[in-house]
Amino acid sequence: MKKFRRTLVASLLATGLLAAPVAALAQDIKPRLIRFGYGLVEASNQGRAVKFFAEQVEKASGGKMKVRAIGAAALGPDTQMQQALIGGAQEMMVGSTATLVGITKEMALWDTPFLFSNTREADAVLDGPIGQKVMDRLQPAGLVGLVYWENGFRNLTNSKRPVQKMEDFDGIKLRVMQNNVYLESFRTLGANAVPMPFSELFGALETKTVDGQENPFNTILSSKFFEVQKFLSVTNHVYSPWIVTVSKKWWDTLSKDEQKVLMDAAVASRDFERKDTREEAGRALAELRAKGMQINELPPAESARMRARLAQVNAGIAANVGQDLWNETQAALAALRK
Ligand code: KDG
Repeated sequence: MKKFRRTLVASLLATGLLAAPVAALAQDIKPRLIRFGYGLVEASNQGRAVKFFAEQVEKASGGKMKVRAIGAAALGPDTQMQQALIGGAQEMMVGSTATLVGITKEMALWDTPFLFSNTREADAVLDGPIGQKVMDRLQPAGLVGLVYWENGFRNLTNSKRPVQKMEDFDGIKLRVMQNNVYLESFRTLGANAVPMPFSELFGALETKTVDGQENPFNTILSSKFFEVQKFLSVTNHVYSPWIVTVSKKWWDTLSKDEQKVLMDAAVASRDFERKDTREEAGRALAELRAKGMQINELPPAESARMRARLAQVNAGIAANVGQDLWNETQAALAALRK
């Protein structure tokens, strides 16, 4: 059928009965399909931002590029999607920078406990030269980083007790992301840290395979952790970025115009996602309390003890990501705090 259609178009062109531009329209213009995987549910800050990105791409490309948003880890956990992008079996994803450290060790910089004190610092460093430098380190591994989105400041939930002081971590079986800094950090605080993909977390909390986890308020809400977690302790122990990545194998087949469509949509989606996430986070604590969670804030003195204890992991991070990158980051933060 396609061959017949092409022959017909060619003969109509030859007779001048069909002008070239119209013929171009008559040709099969199959939209370029982009599979964009993510791990949270559709009704989450992550899902809303992927939907926004998809709308931006379709609009800017005049329908020539279509993004299929595939959520709830239907394409597998972050690490599996990362490999699918590297192999060219999937085009795009968004996930945690923390799960990328096995591919690009410099991503561990963003795991540093208490690195950012607020979102102003996070945006400035992530969207500036340091964030770009770390993102560029993905390319030799077969990934192209487009932008950072906001997962947010991470807080602790568990089913055993309120964590009011560092000693309360003792004996808590705590799920952490598959990342050595998180593992070492929570072991240093006295918890029994268990690395686990996000996609397995709700079930593990429900069956008490683990007692607790740590994530931003948004995720605690959208993943309904309040159904299986009684206690929420506000620690804000680390700012967690997400990163939108593209398969380099696929990216390199795109025209410059197509790459620009994706980059422009990614920047617009970053600004949308951060605004949406911050608005939701502002409401989330009240909503979680209304859902029955018992919420406590760590007293400043206890937060300071936690920060001092976690400083032990910083030397290892600096050695891992490179002392120059570490020093550059600390200098950038000092300048922002002047
Ligand atoms: O796909 C899930 C990831 O987006 C991950 O970042 C969620 O923060 C997360 C976690 O705790 O695994």
